[in-house]
Amino acid sequence: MAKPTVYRFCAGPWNFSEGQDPYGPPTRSPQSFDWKLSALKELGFEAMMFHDDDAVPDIDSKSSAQILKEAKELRKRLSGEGIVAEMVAPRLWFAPQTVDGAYTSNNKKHRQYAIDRSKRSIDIANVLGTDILVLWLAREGTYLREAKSGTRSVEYLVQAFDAMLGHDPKIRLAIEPKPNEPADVAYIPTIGHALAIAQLTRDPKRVGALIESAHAILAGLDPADEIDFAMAFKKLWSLHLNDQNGLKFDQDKPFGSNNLRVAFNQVRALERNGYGRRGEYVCFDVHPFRTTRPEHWLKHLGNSRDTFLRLVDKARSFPEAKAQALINDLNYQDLDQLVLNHLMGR
Ligand code: GLO
Ligand code: MG
Repeated sequence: MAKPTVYRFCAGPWNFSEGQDPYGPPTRSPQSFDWKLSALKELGFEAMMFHDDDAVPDIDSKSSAQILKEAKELRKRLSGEGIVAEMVAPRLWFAPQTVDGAYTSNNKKHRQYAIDRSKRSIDIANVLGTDILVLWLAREGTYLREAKSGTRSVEYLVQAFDAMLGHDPKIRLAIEPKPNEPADVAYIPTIGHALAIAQLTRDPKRVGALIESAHAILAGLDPADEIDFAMAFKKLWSLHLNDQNGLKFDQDKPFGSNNLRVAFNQVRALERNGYGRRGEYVCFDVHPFRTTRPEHWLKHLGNSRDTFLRLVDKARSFPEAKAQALINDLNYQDLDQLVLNHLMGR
């Protein structure tokens, strides 16, 4: 039998957010990058995720040489702290050029901007020592369906992915699907869409996925099924665990906060597929509640990790033989109760 996985944890600088939402300003004073880095260490997390401009602030105003120089300085700082860069993601939803989408913008120059910026992100990933470029396709969709052609948008996405794959023979693209927000309707809403579009690229084996629990729930899916599906293709390269209370704005709640059973099934899916055995990290894309006081600033991350590890114990101690006997007997009524009793501690 394979040894149990020892999970390693990761978060991004944006996961130490200050409490702002579309209806109100921050509720905690902004902190420096160094504060966030030491917070991550204090938590005992081993890796950090980076947007390109988390790694190199004001990236659009800098030359390639300057970007590489700053990325190298960051790498030194990270290795001084013993923290690894898990991935880099081009932030393609802030710039004026991405107002109507990045790779799928109707404007040719803006599409080129998105591709060029993605190539710079790959260069940063190289310097930081990660081969994963995460693509959260925030605005690749429409606010109004008549505004774009869906087929042409697929072609644009493939062209952009091909340009990235051609830029670096080692880079792997991990698409992070989300069905909506900020777009009304996104072009790559689920893992199925991500893995299907991978097949149209010049190197399908280097195009995989990142699953975020909340995004799957927003698509009306069970995140555990999304995990199983991606892992059946050996294409789950990163993970954003969190929670979400139904079909509303993206909440990024602590893992397990809303539905412990759905969280348990995600952990079971990770365990049965050996997630983490090929160096993958467990990342929490969670935010503190807006009401959180500064002295409790790290709780949402620590709590998510604690819940995750307790659910790992629950997955490993699940009475599999009893469950199998009930499955064989089609006694799903008692199987249901077996799961509930196990989660409730008896
Ligand atoms: C938002 C996404 C976002 C991405 C991050 C990495 O809904 O989850 O947080 O994960 O920007 O690209
Ligand atoms: Mg995410």
